[in-house]
Amino acid sequence: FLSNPEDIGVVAVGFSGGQGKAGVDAGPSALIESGLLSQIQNELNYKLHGDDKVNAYNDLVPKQDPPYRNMKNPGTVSAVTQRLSEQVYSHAKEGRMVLTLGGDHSIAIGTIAGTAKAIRERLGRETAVIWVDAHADINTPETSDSGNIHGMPVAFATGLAKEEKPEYFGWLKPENMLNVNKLVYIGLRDVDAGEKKLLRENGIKAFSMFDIDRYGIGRVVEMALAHIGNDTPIHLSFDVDALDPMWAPSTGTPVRGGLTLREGDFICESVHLTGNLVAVDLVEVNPSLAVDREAEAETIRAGCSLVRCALGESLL
Ligand code: 4U7
Ligand code: MN
Ligand code: MN
Ligand code: MN
Repeated sequence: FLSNPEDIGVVAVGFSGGQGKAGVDAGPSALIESGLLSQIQNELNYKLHGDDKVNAYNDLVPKQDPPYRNMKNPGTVSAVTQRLSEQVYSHAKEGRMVLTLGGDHSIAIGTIAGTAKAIRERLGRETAVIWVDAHADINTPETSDSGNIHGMPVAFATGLAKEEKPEYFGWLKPENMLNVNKLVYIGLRDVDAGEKKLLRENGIKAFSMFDIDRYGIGRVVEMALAHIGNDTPIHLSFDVDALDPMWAPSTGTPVRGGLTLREGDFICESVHLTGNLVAVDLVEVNPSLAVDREAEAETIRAGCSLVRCALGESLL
């Protein structure tokens, strides 16, 4: 194992500033209240570090935060992800697996920055990212139509989006960065034209829903893991909207034709089995968007299941 198999650092990020819909900041508390952390402790036998308090980061929100290069809430998202990167770094530096509960997907700017730096220092290795999502989240500020930063985290993490100003992600340094050839996507089905161009021009490996239908989830995961290479540290960033809305309706940007819950769990189980997992993000659970309590509960149950599978539930 590339992190201590029994130690886990948990960071709960109650943040919604990377997109426009209220409620995704309540994702972590919903996951925790449904028992996720006690399952991790009592059933999966991890020693938990950090606490179950949800970080709101209110002290970091600037009084005024006008758009910059077309980005909405740029100063807020930059400050929050910078702080988060330090939290994730300090866990990963100690050899703990890091679990981050979101929150919208902009927070992956911080989580990847934190793991990439810690793993470089601790193991002298580059971190690979498996990005499971309906979307590619690789818009630059200039290619984005929405201006929502949750559609841009991969561009910042890889340096495809560059910015000098420290208050607008200029705090990202080479040691925080992800190499584009260590990135692989699974589950894509709603990719913007500008994003397709970026994926093509940078030779980024992506398995869409078409590939999953063609090859089956087993071979897709095999090919994804082969692409990043043996004993490469893996950061799994899982957007719950990768799942079909049948399993995860309560999310901000649902797209039909997605993964079954079993396919999602299988990805997580397979990544766990490599022994190379160093960090997991579970993001975009928005309890308030469900049509009823059952749809809300279904989404939270799915999120918990994905996390437990990534932490090795199926091996017990
Ligand atoms: B998520 C979108 F235009 N591409 O940039 C954008 F379709 O983290 C959606 O994957 C982004 O949920 C979705 O706004 C971000 C849009
Ligand atoms: Mn998505
Ligand atoms: Mn996403
Ligand atoms: Mn979404």
